[in-house]
Amino acid sequence: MGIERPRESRRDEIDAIVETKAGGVRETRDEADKYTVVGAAERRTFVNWLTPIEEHFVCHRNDIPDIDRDAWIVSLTGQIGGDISMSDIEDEFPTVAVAHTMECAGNGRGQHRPETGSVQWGFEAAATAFWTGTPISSILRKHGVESADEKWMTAIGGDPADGDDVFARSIPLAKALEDCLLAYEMNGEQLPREHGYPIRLIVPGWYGVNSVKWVEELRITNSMVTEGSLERPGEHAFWQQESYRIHPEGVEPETNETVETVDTWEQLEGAVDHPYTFDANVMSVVGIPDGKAPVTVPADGTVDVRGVAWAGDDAVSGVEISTDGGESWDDAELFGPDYPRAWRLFRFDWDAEPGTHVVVSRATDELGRRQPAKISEPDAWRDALENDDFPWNEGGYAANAYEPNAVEVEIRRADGISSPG
Ligand SMILES: Nc1nc2c(c(=O)[nH]1)N[C@H]1C(S)=C(S)[C@@H](COP(=O)(O)O)O[C@H]1N2
Ligand SMILES: [Mo]
Repeated sequence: MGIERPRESRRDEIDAIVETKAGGVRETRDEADKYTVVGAAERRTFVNWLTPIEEHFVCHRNDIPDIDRDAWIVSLTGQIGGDISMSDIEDEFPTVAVAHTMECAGNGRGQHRPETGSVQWGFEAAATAFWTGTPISSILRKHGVESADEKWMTAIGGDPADGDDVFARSIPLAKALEDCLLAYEMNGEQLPREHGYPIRLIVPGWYGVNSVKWVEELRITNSMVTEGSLERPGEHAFWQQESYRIHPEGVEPETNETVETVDTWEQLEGAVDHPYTFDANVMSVVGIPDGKAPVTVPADGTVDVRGVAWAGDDAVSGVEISTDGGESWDDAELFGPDYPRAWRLFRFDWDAEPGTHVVVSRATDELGRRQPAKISEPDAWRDALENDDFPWNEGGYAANAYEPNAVEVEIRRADGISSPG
């Protein structure tokens, strides 16, 4: 299992990333000092549909590997075989560009009370980019994979393991064939090193952990990765079977070779004992007003409330806005680009009175699943869902409660008068 001392190179790596990203991101507190984590520096990131690379969060555990792009090989293993080079990937297959809203499964972990340790993300670990690359289906079909047949695809990162844990994540082969890609460009630019250069997996609509960076092996098998199932040294199952599982305090999730249900919310509702973090739960964030300064409105004008909402594999069906901390709600309007597995923009004309108000958004997906209000007490576990709560869980994963993301806004009239709020 992972070593318990802080990784010394981490500090320098974070500083270098913040510098490259010119202040668009800032460091997030990591209790254990193990992860390289930076998230959107400003709430205003959540006003734009396309997230500039500079504002896109970064999250990984190990050092960024040293890369010689021309020597980089992706090995195809398990029930297929072969090696593909970067020029094979870029030149021998069709090229696609896919919009994907990536959210770290730990986004919202910092809102768990009591705290759960590890990286204390608020809502800053979410972003939408265009990823350009080669469809997994094109590569696998050329290597004889005809159909998904309940199989799994495991992607393995070439990052040097912190301790012995190989960074290996498995997704159903059906998902891999449906819409996943090996990406070498982000927003039309060469993939930055911290985002997985020279090549990474993109799993559209699923939590970030599934989108393995610095991919060096794609493995097709009947089962997801379990301990000892890879043909390489080290511990194999930590990232799939132990970490990134949703479970109550003090529980060790059991290893599964396969699960029938991958939808994270359905797993939470009871389909899987200790859910895996696969597709992202319905979520939204207000981008403006950002609460940083009082908003001055003309006497008969309105305040522009805008933000983003997403729901993993599912479409967002609506967003509601409350300007009184969740007492009453109005419908916002969805607008702008509408790509599957990428967030939607929303806006609301707020007829605001002078004073201090708590503004919050809540989204509903096409299956009628709405963001819960808050994160439960630690012992509630699945009962939380019946109270419109999100279940507090030991790893702090997949939280999508809306109350913790509220923003306090002070409204002034154009004459500068702000009544006590
Ligand atoms: N090889 C490798 N891939 C990885 C990780 C990692 O530690 N190693 N971190 C994952 C996690 S937890 C997240 S949230 C996403 C973040 O991708 P980004 O840094 O490009 O935003 O990368 C994923 N891919
Ligand atoms: Mo993550």
